[in-house]
This record gives sequence, structure tokens and C-alpha cells, in this order.
Amino acid sequence: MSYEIAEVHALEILDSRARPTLEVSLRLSNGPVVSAGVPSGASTGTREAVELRDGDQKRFKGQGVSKAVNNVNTEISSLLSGRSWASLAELDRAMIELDGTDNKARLGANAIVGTSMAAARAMATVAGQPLYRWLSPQGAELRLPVPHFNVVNGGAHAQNDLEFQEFMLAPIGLPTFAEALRAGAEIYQALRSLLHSRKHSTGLGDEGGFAPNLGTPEEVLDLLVEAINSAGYAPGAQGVAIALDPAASEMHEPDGSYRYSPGHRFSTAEMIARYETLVANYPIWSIEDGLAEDDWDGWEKLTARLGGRAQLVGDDVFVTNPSIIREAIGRKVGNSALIKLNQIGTVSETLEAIAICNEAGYTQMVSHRSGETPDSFIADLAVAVGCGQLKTGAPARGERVAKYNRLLAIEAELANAPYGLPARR
Ligand code: 2PG
Ligand code: MG
Repeated sequence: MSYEIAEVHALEILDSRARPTLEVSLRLSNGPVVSAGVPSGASTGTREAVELRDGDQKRFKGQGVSKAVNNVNTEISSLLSGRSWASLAELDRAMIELDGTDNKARLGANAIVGTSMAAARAMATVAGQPLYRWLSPQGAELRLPVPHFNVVNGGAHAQNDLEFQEFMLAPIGLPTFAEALRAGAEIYQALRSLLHSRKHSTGLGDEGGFAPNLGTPEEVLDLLVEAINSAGYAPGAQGVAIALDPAASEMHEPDGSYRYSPGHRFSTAEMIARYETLVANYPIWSIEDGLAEDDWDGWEKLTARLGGRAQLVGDDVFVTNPSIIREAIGRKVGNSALIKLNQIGTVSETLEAIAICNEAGYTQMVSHRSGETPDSFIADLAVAVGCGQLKTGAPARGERVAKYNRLLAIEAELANAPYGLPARR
């Protein structure tokens, strides 16, 4: 099958944080117009593909994306339109060559990833398949992922004293995605009541989780366990476990220490010891970016010490980059990768990163960004690759719930698809 592109067009729209992003619309000659919304992070890894922003201080304080929009509407559109493409990989490669840099800095990873996502959606549509099926690599099992609900926000996503960025509920022991979503929603409500009754703020952070002004991770973890219990679920692997994303690159000081909580700074060794204690004392099953992106020696030690007991996910440290993930596998750094389309900048390279993880026995968690649109592409992606894990914020706020609701629809459509973590190979 080949795909002939009739037109590509981009528009500057707003993301969930009142910052501009792109919506790319694309039409194949024998299909309808489809579109894709481009996500945008706040706690970004330094080696991510480059998000092109205008830098014009008179518009959106320099955050406009009119140059990236223009790149889609001129160079990318003339490259793609009126030609037939054998595959998405071929189309993605052509955009990478047109860009000519190794980090998509010239045309913008935001311009390229939006086009790649829209092209995937258009190709699936004319192939007569749902996106999750069309995207699914050969041999992969369609599987509903465990949703990771970020219910307490700190770090770069909130204006509170919490240094850890994300505290997530992971219903790994529940039988279906629908049950897991219900658990997330019920515990979220229970947590709101607890916070309210203790006179903490119930205001929200960027990903829809609460942003109370608590100081230590332990205080939050105690609350989460209480909320899980009070909603009638069992904390832990049989019910609802907890996952953390400290986003430690943001806590890392120039002297190499980490800001753990107000008044507490720890060395790498002390951080590792602290994580061991947390994993022993709380039902934590997964820790993302426990150490900073430039602390690879620390990551090696962390993995040696804790890798047998917890999933250690690389986000800022791997940036969904196939060659960095290869290096990490070689050095036994982490045992899992966070997967974000816009960190690497095309759908095909994202699938390549996932394939490399699978070969090495690294698990994967598909992820949103803190700045989002209602586009639910990542829900289909998570089902397609069968990795069994997705994080896309709290079970609240439209741009987050859009992904969870899409998964409900997919689950209903695929009556017999399994839910949850796949058996480890
Ligand atoms: C992260 C993400 C998403 P951001 O650190 O994992 O939760 O945050 O998009 O700001 O990088
Ligand atoms: Mg992260």
C-alpha cells in the first residue's frame, strides 16, 4: 500500500498551560482531513529534540511557534505533498533529512512530530484500521495499559515546596482498564476530601493532580496510602500501587547534591539509600528519574542496588532516543524507558526506541507531557505496542481525561484484549 499526501497544514493553537503549540492537519488523496496536537514539556531533558519557539518577546513572551507552523506550511508541505509514500518510516526519514540537524533544531521537533503523528493517523484511516491496530508493530500484542494517575504535583509542575514532581497511583492489581480508571477517580476524590479536611489546598498542578503545600515525599506517600484505603482499595501489587517521578534533574545542584525536601540536601549515595527506604516502607513499584540526567555513575549504582525490586524508568536521561537507550542498556542504567513522542520527534523513531527496549528486556511507559492538547494519540500508541503502562496525569482535566476516555473506548472495542503489565520476558 502506498499513501499519497494531498495537503499538510499547521495552525498555532494553545496547549493546556496557555502556551502556543501546533495542530497539524493532513489529508491523503483518498482520505479525510485528520489532525494531531503537539505536546510540550516543562521539565525537559537537555538532549531532547529541539522544540522550535519564536523567541519574539512581543508575542507570548517568546513562546510563539509561528516559525514551526511556517516550516510545516512551506518546506514540509512541499516535501510531502503530491508524493506517494510507502511507509511512515520513509516519510519520517525524509523529514529528518530535510531538517539536516541531528536534533531537529532547524525545522523544529514540534513541527516534525506533529506532521508525523497526523500522517500516521491519516494512513491508519485510509487503511481502514483504528490507529492502535495500524501502529502495532509485528508480533506485538494489543494490550490495555495500567494508567499511572499523577494525583499530587510538585517540582516544575506546581508552586509548592514539594521537590518530587509526580506522585502517581498505579492500579496494577485490578482486572480491567475500566476498573483501574474507576479506582483512579475514586481515590482522587478520596484524596481531595482528605486534603480538604486537613485544611490543605485542593488547587491543582499542571497535570491535574493536587498541589498541596506539603514538604516531604513521606507526607505525601502517607496521604496516598490513606486515600487508597479510604476509597476501599488495597495498597500494593494486588490493588493500587504507587509510582514516583522525582524528576531529579530539576533537584540537582551544581555541587552534585540533590534538594530532597525543604532543608534537606542529599548526595547521590544518600538519595539511593533514601529510595531503598521508601521502597521498603511504601507500596512503590516504579521510580522514574530518581537521579539526574548527567549522573550516570549514580544511575549505575541505583540500578545495581534497587533494579531487582523496582522499575527504574529513564526519562530525562534517555529522552526516547534509540542511541542513548542503547548506551544505557550497555551500562546497565535503569531497566525501563519513558516514551515521549516529542522527545525524539517522529513516530517511527519512537517505535524504534520501543523495539530496542523490548530486545533488551527494558520495560516501557508511554507518556504525555505536562503541556498537552486533547489529542489522544498516546492512548492508541500504548495499546499498539503492548507495553502495559501509560502515564497521562490525573483522572481530571479535559486534556488528561481525553486519553483515559479513549482507552475506555478501545477496551470496549477490543472485548478480549488483556489489561495490565505484560509478563516479564
Ligand atoms: C515528566 C513529564 C510528564 P514534562 O517529567 O515525566 O509528566 O513532565 O512534560 O514537564 O517533562
Ligand atoms: Mg519524567
